[in-house]
Amino acid sequence: MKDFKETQQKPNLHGNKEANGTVAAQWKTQDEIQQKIIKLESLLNLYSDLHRQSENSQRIKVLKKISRKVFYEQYYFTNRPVILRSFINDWPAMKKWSPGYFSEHFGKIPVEITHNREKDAAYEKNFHRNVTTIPFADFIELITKAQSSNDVYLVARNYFFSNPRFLSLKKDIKPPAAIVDPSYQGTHHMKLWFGPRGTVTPLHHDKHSILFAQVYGRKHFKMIPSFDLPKIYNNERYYSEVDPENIDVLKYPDFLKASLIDVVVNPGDMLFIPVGWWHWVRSLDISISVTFSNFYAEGFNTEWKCL
Ligand SMILES: O=C(O)CCC(=O)C(=O)O
Repeated sequence: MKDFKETQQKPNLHGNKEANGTVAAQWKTQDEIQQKIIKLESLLNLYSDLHRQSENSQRIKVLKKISRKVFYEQYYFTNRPVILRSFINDWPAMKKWSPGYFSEHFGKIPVEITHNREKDAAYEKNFHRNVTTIPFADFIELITKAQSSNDVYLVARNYFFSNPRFLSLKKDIKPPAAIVDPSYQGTHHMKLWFGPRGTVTPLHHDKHSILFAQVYGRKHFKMIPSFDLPKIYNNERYYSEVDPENIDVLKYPDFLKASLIDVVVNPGDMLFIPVGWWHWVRSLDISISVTFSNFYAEGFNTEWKCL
């Protein structure tokens, strides 16, 4: 950081020469901003240090039942993840949904998907470039033929459930009433993720909390607490530069100080992803997941107004 005395003799930030007093005032403001950033980062580092000493820093609590009070008081409002094991086994979707079922009953309907992801390293950033629409059956053929692929993926941003032709599928889903608020009438509160084995969603955070339901196949998550932000190399909107499967330790040494937790979600499991928590996801099988974002909270979800 520039020292105050040194900057008094320097031109201002735009390179214009001004009277020394003006220049000094401007740098002082910069200095104050810098001090604030240092203090905020040190607060986050304090939370990280405290968390690392907890016996829960290396694992995510697994529960089979949860009340509304426990979910909100111990997880949602405290910004902590939780796995709800075999929590959706009673959904009709658990018995019905499979690639074959979708192909047979909805195969002719065009669906929006992402494709060409393997040709574009920045496939998330360039999301809109990599969107296409194909008959559902053709998409399902692509994913069932692929042994392992990250090339095609029907993701949340493809807004599958906004298509009225898939409305009947909503009957197969029973959002847990203790957690998800049915009074929210927005169309974007429930999303589908459907893809082959091998899809990778890069390390990112969301601006609100998510309840993630795994219907078919398994997924591997790498989760990092929100307060580890200073160690994440978050130089592009919601994304980290780091590939947590293949960490370049010379380029990203601080990443090793983050508390990374590995979790596998199985069919029937739910995972609560608190707002701001970093997550990276690889599908271990052909996978179908549903996510919810309508909670019993102000505005139906407490948003991180970050960017
Ligand atoms: O399942 C995936 O591939 C990604 C899920 C995810 O990142 C999310 O729901 O925020």
